[in-house]
Amino acid sequence: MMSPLTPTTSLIEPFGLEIDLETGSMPGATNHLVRRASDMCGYYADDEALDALIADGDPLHYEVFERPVPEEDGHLMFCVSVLQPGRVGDECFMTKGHYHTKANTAETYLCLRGEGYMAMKANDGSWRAERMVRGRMVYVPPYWAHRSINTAGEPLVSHCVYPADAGHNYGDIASQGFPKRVYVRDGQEAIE
Ligand code: S6P
Ligand code: ZN
Repeated sequence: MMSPLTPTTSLIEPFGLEIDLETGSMPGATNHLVRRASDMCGYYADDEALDALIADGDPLHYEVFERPVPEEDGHLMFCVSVLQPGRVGDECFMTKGHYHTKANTAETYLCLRGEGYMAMKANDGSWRAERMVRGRMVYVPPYWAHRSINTAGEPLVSHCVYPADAGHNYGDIASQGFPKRVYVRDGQEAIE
């Protein structure tokens, strides 16, 4: 009989790396994903406001920093996500949002800086928004799509961990969106 210690997934060397818990900076990251306003077409309620933003310098929207591991069952991917502050019209900057391709995989988010929400949506139309604030962790259960939303005037920085073979399914959210959006008008949050 095969021993439970016989590897069925890539065997790699252990490693450690620093994460600045104030800023989220992870100097050991080797993957850097960048999304600008022009990568967000179709995601916000006000297309014209997004076009104006793109024409006005196409500002940085969010970045993801990773020190990748094999995308295989058994490994855990971890990253730091940095979502800039800003509005498209009155709507708060947000990430695209996705289900995991392997939908029965969860994810944890630990907020290191800033304020906002983790919006989550299930396939039956259920919707939740968990507050993100420094020191608060959000558990995204299997089958829930997730999107970060920045309601503050500084970057929303979180550390995420999820099964390395989870994958990202953007298509369903790109076509259906989330049931609610987050706005700030005259300094007041509105979720509608
Ligand atoms: C990955 C995890 C995060 C997001 C990141 C950007 O499963 O949820 O690393 O990739 O916050 O969001 P999005 O929706 O553009 O991938
Ligand atoms: Zn995810």
